[in-house]
Amino acid sequence: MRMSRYFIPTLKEIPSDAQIASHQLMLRAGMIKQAASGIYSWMPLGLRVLQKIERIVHEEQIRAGHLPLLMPTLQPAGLWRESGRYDDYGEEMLRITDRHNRDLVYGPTNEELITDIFRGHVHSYRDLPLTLYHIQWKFRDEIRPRYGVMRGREFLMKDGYNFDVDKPSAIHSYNRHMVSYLRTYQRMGLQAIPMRADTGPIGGSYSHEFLVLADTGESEVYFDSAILDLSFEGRGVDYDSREECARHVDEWTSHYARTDETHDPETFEHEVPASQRRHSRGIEVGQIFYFATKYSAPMGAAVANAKGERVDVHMGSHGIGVSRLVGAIIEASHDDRGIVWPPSVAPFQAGIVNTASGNPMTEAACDRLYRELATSGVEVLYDDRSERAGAKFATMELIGLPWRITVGPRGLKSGQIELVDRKSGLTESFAPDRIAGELRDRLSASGLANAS
Ligand code: P5A
Repeated sequence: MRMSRYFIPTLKEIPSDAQIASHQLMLRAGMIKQAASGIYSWMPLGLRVLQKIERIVHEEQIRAGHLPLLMPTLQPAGLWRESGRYDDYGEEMLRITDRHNRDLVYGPTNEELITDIFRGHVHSYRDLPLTLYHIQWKFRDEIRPRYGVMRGREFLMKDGYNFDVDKPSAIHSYNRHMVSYLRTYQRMGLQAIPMRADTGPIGGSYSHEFLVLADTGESEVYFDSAILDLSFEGRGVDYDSREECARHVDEWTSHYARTDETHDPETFEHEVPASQRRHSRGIEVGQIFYFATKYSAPMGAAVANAKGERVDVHMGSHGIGVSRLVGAIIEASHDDRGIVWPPSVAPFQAGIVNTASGNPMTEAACDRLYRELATSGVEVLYDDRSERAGAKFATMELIGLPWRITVGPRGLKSGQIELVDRKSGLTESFAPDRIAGELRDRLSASGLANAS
């Protein structure tokens, strides 16, 4: 992409209500624009990141055996009356009346709608287990939308729903979700800690939230630092194996980790050695629930079991804050010059900066490099604008692409082009005919790019 043809509506003046780094950086980098309180348009650069996150979520869900579908944003209110949540959900739910005087809601979550799909079509235990999910916009009329996309009113969520014949099968679904979520966050460069949680308006008896540590997080968290040593790096998972999934979950939940809602100071002190006790803040990037027959019983979602008896299905629901993750990743990865994208979610892998616009030699070198990278499948943003070099560097640092290639007249004369690592600042110089290959080697080392 050539910057001269791209649309990055950067902001110089940051609105005073943007209090945290991720909100300020997303506005400054032209990733989002507020349409109304807690409601945002996603500009091209922001959308690229959002879509990268969506893709990772899809890949990990499909790997776990979960099936994508797409439900609408608007739902008939009648389903919510059946479950009993129409009144319970309160003022956070946006209620709409259509021209025929029919009541609709803009979905804050989809337990009712998915249960309605299920009960219409599935009647036997032979069709189970079944887990369906989608990535769709939600609306919650939050009393205090804030921190940009972190606590929006309209926000993108991945929400999945499992249907199982009995509790042990539903717990396996719960465990599969926990493992797939931990892998998902890890692929985005985040360490998310599962913490025992309250269930709130979703309900049920068993729930974990996934928290990313950040000073600006809205939740207070208490945990054993030993959990920070756990990782799925380089480990495969057999999602069909109940034992294996349960083992992973035991490993991740055996250390004390709670939010202030479930924190118990006595247990914390008793279970965790003083040197490993941590108290900090975190951002909730997901939550999983097992709620047994809370929706299936009132809504009549039952199947025949192996003995031919009709049993209400056991369900759970599982959510990832897809749009919130964009903010959470920035909170976890930025410096005083701008965003530092983990390569897996970066909007482009590399930026090319011509330090001397109008110079035929540097322009020709940049054009050649841009074409070579773009045709070999590297996502590259070429700053071909006639700006000063300093302004171009500042933009590249602000938008945080993992690699910057700097082409200047002095370097070219001595046969050198610079490759700069955004994260470490390390700068290396290579001959013009080697630079594309060197970049591709680094991208394939981080598991990315079409390195051929
Ligand atoms: C699980 C999926 C649910 O709604 N029903 C379907 C269950 N869970 S939840 O915890 O309420 O939400 C799931 C995740 O969505 C993100 N989230 C938000 N993101 C941005 N702005 C908001 N206002 C907002 N509310 C929830 C969180 O990451 C949450 O974990």
